[in-house]
Amino acid sequence: MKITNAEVFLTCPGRNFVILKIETDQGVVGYGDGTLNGREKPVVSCLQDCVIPMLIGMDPRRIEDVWQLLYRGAYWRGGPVAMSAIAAVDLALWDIKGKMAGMPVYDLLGGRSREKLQLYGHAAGRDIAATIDAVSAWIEQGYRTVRAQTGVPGLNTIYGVQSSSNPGIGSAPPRADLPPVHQWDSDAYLKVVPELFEQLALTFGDQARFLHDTHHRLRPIEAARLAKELEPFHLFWLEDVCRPELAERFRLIRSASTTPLALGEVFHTIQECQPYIEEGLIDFIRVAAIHAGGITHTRRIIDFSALHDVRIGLHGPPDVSPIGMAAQVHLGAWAPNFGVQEWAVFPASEMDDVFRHEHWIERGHVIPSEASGLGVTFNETNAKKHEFKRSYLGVNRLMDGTVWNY
Ligand code: GCO
Ligand code: MG
Repeated sequence: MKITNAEVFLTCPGRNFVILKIETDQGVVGYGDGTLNGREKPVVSCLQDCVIPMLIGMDPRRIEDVWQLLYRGAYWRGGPVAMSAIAAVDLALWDIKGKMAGMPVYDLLGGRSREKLQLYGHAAGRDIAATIDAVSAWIEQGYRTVRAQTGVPGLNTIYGVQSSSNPGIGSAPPRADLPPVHQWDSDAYLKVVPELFEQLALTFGDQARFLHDTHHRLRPIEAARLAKELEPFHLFWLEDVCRPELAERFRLIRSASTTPLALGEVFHTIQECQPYIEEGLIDFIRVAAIHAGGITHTRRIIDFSALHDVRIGLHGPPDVSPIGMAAQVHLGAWAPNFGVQEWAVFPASEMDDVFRHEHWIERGHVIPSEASGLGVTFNETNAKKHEFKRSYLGVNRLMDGTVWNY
C-alpha cells in the first residue's frame, strides 16, 4: 500500500485551520489537523516544502516508521511548526488505518475506557457578576466543570475575557493588521481572582468544580501566593500559572498549596513534559495532539503520565479544528488516566459547511462517535470557499509598556 498524494487546505470557516489530506493507492483517504494559531502558513510550508515530498510512495500503514522518519530522521528536530506538521500527517494516517480496519481510532488504541468524556466550557465576564451569569449558563446545560475568567479592574483587556462572552473587552491593535495589545498588572489580577472564586463557591456550592487559566503571566512567588489563596475553594485546576521553561521554579508553587496544577499546552515533546510529570509537579498534562506530534506521540505522553499518576486534560481551544478535537476525543476515550476535556469549539455556522461529525455533546460530556477512523468528514469544496485571514494572538504589555508573557 502506498501514499499517492497529499494536499494541504488552509481554510477559515470562522477560524483559520490547516488541514492535510493524504490519499492512498487503495482509495482510502485520511485527514489530519496541523493548525498553529497565528503561525498557520509556516506549517503549510513545512508540509508542502519538506514533509509531503518524503511521504509520497511510503506505506501509510507504517505510522510509527513515518513518525520516526519525520521526527528522529530530521536533523532540525522539534518546535511548534515541525511538530504540528508531523501531527497533521500522524492524524491522517490514524484516520486511514481506522477506515481500513472499519474501527474508530479509540478501538485501535485499545478500546474505550469510558462511555463519555467530561467536558469543561469557558465562562467569562467583564466583572465577577457577569462571570457568575456566564457560569450559570454552563451549569444549566449540564456542565459540572467550568473555566471561570473575569475582567480585572484597571486593565482594559485580559486573556480569556475579550474572546468569549464579552467581545466588547478588546483592544485595538496599533494597526488593524497587527497583533492586539493587552495590558497586564499582576497586583490587580491577584486582588480580583480569589474574590471571584469565593463568590463562585458561595453562589454555586457543590454544583460545579472550577478551573482557571493564568496564561503564563505570574512570577513563581506570585503564582505560589495565588495557589495558596485559592486553596479553600477546591479548584479542579489552576492552569499555566507561570511560563513553563524552568520546571524547578514549580517546586515553590507546588509546596505552597494543594491547589491542583495543570500545564503543558505549549509543549511539543515528551521531554518537555518529563520533569513536571516525573517529579509530580503537576496534576494534569495539557498537551494538544495537534501540537505534540499527533496521536502517536501524545499517546506516549499519556502513558508516561499514567505511570506517574498525572491525569490528562488535553488542550481544546477554538483554534483546534474538529479533526484535531476528534483525535483528542479518541485519546480521551481510551486513556486510563483521563481527567477532563476542554471544549471550546468556535461557534461559527460556516464550521458545519466544512466539518461534519457525530461526536455527540450531551449534558457536559462528549459521547465518542463509532464511525471508522477519526469520524470527521471534511468538505473540500466548501473549505476552499473560506479564505485564510491572517490573524495574530495578542501581545501583552505591563502598565509601563514593557512587553510581558502573553
Ligand atoms: C486554553 C488556551 C488557549 C490559548 C490559545 C492560543 O487554555 O484554552 O490557553 O486559549 O490561548 O490556544 O492559541
Ligand atoms: Mg490555557
